[in-house]
Amino acid sequence: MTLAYQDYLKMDKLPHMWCSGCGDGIVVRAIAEALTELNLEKDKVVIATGIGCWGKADDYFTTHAFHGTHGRALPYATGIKLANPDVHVLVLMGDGDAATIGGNHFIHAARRNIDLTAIVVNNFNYGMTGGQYSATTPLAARTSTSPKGVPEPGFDVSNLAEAAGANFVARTTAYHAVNMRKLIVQAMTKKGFSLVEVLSSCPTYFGRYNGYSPAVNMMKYLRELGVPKAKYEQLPEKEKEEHFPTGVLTDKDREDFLTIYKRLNNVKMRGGTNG
Ligand SMILES: Cc1ncc(C[n+]2csc(CCOP(=O)(O)OP(=O)(O)O)c2C)c(N)n1
Repeated sequence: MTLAYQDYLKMDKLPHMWCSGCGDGIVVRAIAEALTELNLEKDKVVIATGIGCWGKADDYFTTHAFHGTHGRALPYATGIKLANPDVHVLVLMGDGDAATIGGNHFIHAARRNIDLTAIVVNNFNYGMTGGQYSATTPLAARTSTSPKGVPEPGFDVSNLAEAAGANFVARTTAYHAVNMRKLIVQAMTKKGFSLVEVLSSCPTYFGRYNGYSPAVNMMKYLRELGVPKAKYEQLPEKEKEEHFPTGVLTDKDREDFLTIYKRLNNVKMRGGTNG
């Protein structure tokens, strides 16, 4: 029996805790719709999170969940997947969780190519703790800890995962909700480390400091910020710096960690998408 997207959600917990205009709720719905499309049983899905606004997302799902410490969602998720190869593990992280405090875990999970799907909601700042700048805050953007503009360029989360060895990397924005669901489905059906980076809105902090108020202006900013990859490649260099390519950015079939582990150790492991 196919479950409706609402079956994967704790509907009695709605409305959610996030600020109005925040992109997190849009991503929650896209994940629930993706689970419906993939027709997954609730107990075959584990959601692992760290700490942050987006790190609270596991509160809204009826699947299994593991809520850990800031920056450590991927190590927990790795353990969960290795112990239970037959479950789908979704790892929900903010840009702080994934690329700032958790940056080292992030690149190594991609290098290992462990069979997980990471969904990084990149709102360009530390939303939960008051809008401080993170490793993805764009150069010169204003935050509560960079009132005159951050003097460092931001990490490109997708590039980082791709360079480290991820099998599947895709990027979208909170404005492009339908596209987001499709990319999550693709990522979850891909063996190996897959990433969907969602450029998202934080009107309360990032938007307010950077001229995207009211909240709808932050959404309009995202609509312009993400440019489909083929079109992005035609842009002049200056415009490339001000936009992000979206869609599927990397899609390859490098062997995942468990497959290699089994071969090297000549072991049979129970279940799993690894055969
Ligand atoms: C070891 C540790 N350092 C710092 C914190 C404080 N802290 C909690 S959430 C957070 C930032 C969250 O930002 P991000 O991951 O980008 O998620 P968002 O809240 O923007 O969704 C920080 C610094 C913590 N909980 N633990």
